[in-house]
Amino acid sequence: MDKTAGTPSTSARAEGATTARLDAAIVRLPDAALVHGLRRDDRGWPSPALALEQHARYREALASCGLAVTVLPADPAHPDATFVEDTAVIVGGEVLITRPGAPSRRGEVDAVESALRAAGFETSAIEAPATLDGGDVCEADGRFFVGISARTNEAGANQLASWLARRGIGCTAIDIRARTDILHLKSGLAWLGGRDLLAIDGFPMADFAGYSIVPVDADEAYAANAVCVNDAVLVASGHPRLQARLEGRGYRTLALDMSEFARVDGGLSCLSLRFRRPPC
Ligand code: CIR
Repeated sequence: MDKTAGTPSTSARAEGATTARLDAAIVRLPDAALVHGLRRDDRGWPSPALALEQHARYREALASCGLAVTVLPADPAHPDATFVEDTAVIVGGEVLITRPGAPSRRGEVDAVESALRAAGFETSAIEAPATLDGGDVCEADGRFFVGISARTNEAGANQLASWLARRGIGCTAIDIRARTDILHLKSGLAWLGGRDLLAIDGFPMADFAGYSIVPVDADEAYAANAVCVNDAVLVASGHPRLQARLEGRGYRTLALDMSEFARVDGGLSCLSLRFRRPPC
């Protein structure tokens, strides 16, 4: 893994910033077992009915951005299975199946791998004892950041970095183990396309040299887990300053109520795997 140095800048959306157009996504319906989902704090139990409703709006938002959405059935055996992003990392036409850090989540990967293979992807997998959660993997304009966290261990970050290196792609590790405010790297960091990153405070900014940072206020930190989908940015509703900041910088935003997923530490990005389908 490489390290970079320098001072990131803060600016409006880069003119002409381009990002490969996404055309598909995989999601998984939340099961009533979501009430048994892993969570770090007690913020009340999620309502399965409301979660289903919010998931439907989420799927509509993805579809409105031009994605064909594959919906996997709910999995009562895995309360956190709706958070599909944690199970795979997709780069071009290839997929690295993860080995989630939480043992209760390891069985989630099989259904997602089958769906990705059906979509035409080649897959390989993280090997024990390494662990990697997709929520710790942030692609950003041809390179990656990986969080070393309570879920992703150093071996997992190293396996990801080696897998990317074999494809000529750089990867920078960011150690978030001392942070108590975020579960995954992408709980506090999102790529907005081009060289723009959305970030909460407290990251080693030298790692983001060459990127423009859109800051997220501490009291709106949950919304840092935004998702750029083609010409729109999906953002959790109830965070008006961040939404206005993004709009002011030229982003079209779609606000979505995430209240029930937030109760079990879930955010917008974790609810889907977004990709460009490989050619047949
Ligand atoms: C968990 O703790 O694993 C789930 N309750 C939430 C996972 C959220 N995933 C993500 O941010 N990528």
